[in-house]
Amino acid sequence: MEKELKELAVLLFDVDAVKFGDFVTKVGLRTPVYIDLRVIISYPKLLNRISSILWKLADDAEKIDQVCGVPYTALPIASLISVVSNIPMLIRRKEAKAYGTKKLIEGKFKAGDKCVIIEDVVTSGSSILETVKDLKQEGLDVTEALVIMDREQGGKKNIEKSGIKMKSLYTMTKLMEYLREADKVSQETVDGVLEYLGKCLAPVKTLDKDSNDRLKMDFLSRSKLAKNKMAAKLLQLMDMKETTLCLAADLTKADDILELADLAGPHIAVLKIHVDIIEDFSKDFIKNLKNLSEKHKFLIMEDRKFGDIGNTVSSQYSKGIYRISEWADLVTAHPVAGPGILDGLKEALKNISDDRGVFLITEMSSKGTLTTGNYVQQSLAMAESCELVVGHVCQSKIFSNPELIQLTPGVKLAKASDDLGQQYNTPEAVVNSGADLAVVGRGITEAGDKLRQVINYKNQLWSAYKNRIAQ
Ligand code: S5P
Repeated sequence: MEKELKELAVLLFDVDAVKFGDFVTKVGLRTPVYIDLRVIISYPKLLNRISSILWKLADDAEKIDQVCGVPYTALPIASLISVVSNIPMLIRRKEAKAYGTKKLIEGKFKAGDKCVIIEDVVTSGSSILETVKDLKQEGLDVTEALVIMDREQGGKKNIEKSGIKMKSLYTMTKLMEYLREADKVSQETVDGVLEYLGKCLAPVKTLDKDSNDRLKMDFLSRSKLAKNKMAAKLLQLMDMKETTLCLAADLTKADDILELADLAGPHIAVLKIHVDIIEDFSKDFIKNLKNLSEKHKFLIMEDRKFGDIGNTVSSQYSKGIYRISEWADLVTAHPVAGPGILDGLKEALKNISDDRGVFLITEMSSKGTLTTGNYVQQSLAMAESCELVVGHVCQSKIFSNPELIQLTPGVKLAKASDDLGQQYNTPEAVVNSGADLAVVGRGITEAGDKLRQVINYKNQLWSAYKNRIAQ
């Protein structure tokens, strides 16, 4: 490998990909050496050799699902690696498109795919870190970056601090050594470059895992980031009451719901109902429920699972006998109809001054659910472009945006299922799978001593959350 690297160093010099003189970098720093790998697209054989030797640096190449080139210089290199090794490629846009799907990442992938980053030159490492952030946001597993040139100005350290392993074909010191050996540069040039590197470290940047990854952050810090006021309120409330329990009061008599709400109220963050299963619904029920929510400081969620076109949804939310928009702090909606559904919900809130939030049903808990693959990705993208969305109803850590909340149903003390497709996981398992709020229904409503179970779930969920953020 070293022989090949020496030869390639000379070729790069010969095609002017490495230049010496007095240059000003894009961040305004003066530098005696400038690396411009854009030129290699004009030399296909060189491009091919560089790409193939770069790929040799990859750990466990057969386990890699995706390669992602950092625009623009590394894109042809990543393309070549992708084609030759038959591994799909992703492109991270510098900015999301203003039209269409608003995707930041182009290419097909699924959450959990192992992705390697390809980059030409690393100075501070910020381009790689920004790319990693967006890829992780989409649920990709990024652990390694392959780089042609490490300028040795602090980038490697910055990248590794964020948990990404960085491997490079050349460090600036090695490159200078090879070029000197081939008599392409004078010792004076080498000394000048090395002296410059010693003095000129790029500003320290990190991915700042703790302030970007919701799973490691506490609710209070996240509440300060949340743009949606209802999301901020919910995060604060969970922090203050030390509970992440969302009680699914799936009962059919109004008084039974009210009685349960009064009993569980002090220990829950959200009371979730299905208003359309209540046999004796009345305006008084809503009034009483609102009073209890104020008394015990919990939020009310109507699990309506809206799923129609915007116009219909708008009426379903604000009209009919339930007038949901007038009293439900939170509602759920399927993203199936596309962004119009959120526009419809927003439309219905025109005359409502209270804060409101929507959870998108991004992944369901039931056996054989169709909420998989691209559907999930599109739902994640929809949430990012609408401030009404406070989070996702989902089963796994498919997003890391700390402003959004993961609501996970299908929770019982013992892993089990019911006869109608519901699948359960334990409180600890769902929190470790990313749940911020956990929905418990029959685990509580069918218990003999309901209050005891409420407290039991609350405590187990809270300690799992505390453990998660402590890691
Ligand atoms: O995927 C889902 C989404 C939801 S909102 N799976 C679910 O079970 N739910 C709701 O969570 C469901 O409608 C019910 O109200 C609650 C789970 O109740 P349990 O009795 O099975 O705990």
